[in-house]
Amino acid sequence: MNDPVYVTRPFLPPLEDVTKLLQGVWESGILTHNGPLVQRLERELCNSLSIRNMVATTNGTVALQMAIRGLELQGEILTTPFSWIATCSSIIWEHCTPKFVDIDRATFNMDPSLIEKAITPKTVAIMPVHTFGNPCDVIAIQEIADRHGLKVIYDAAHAIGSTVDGKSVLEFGDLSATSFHATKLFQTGEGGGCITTDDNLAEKLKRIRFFGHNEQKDIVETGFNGKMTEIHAAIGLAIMPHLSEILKHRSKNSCLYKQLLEPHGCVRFQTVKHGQSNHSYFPVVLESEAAVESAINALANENIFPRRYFHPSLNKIRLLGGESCPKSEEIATQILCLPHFFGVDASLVEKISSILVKAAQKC
Ligand code: T4K
Repeated sequence: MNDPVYVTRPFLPPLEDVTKLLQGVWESGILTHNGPLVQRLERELCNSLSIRNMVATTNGTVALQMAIRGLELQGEILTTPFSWIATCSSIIWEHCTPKFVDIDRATFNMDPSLIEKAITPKTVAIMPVHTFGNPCDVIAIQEIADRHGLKVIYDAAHAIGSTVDGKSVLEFGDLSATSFHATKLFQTGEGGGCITTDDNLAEKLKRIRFFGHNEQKDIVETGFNGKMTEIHAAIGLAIMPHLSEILKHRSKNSCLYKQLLEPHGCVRFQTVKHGQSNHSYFPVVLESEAAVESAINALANENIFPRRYFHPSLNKIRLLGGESCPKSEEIATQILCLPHFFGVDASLVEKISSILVKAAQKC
């Protein structure tokens, strides 16, 4: 049997590049508390992505919570049901109420035409996701937010490297929160970050991240512990020189998957309408849940393991309950994310595509 192929694998830089960085950590004994490697990672990400401020965090979930806390939000936050649970649970942890707005069937992102109907006197913010790295309609969302005096936080967990008119998608809205989890295109093991063009807000987020301390160690905010460690930053710094290569590889493999699958007409793809995707995932929508199950079984027989990101639609989770979101529910039952990471070469894309087509055609 071949080695298992998972939906993703972390890009691992040469180990000696990480140990070189760790050498300095061992010499200084500084492991955390906004150390030099965390600061360097923040600077290098700002330069590489042309963004103004990056506040590195423990993980993407904490980055979302810090975003809500940094903007001092209390009330209802409109969000998407087609996401990872963290989008919603971060809202609840910050004592706000998530309200779901259904998605666009083509982009899998929050449908801007449904936002205004969902606004109530309690609504304080909109929190869409750039799903799988596909930029939301940031212009339409900002217009609605401005009309109603709402804040915009983007869950940009998948969106490192995605752009709108040549500008990083992370720079839109009041804040973006991203993830550097091991399963992400750019990773630090665990990690994440808040991105904002507002320098004062970035300073406030740094205080929130550090128990609410200011530089003199006075407590000036209700903060918590959202700090990234030097060890996690070292992994990220060693990956930085490979970021453009990783993005190019993802884009090339996405084109190949599409080229091989499209002529058979058995799957539908995510439509990118409002910018350039980083192709961080490769999602396909099959004709039915039975076709998804059949594809999963056929691939598993070859030791290949795609994933049903995101299933179920969050509004169907008993703990969250609520609004009916038919488009999200439909996509959630028919979606499959195919293996898509740096180690996947053209012959593997061909193999996966051919198994998928055969399985889908049988349904
Ligand atoms: N917002 C959105 C839209 C998100 O998608 C996420 C996280 C967040 C917010 C929150 O960000 P974080 O707080 O996580 O930074 C993963 C990740 O845990 C999660 O980060 C991610 N989204 C979500 C979509 O997927 P699983 O359930 O896929 O993990 P697992 O363990 O099944 O891994 C999938 C495959 O990856 C494995 O089959 C093998 C491979 N893998 C995984 C790990 C952890 C490795 O090769 N090495 C590893 O260390 O959750």
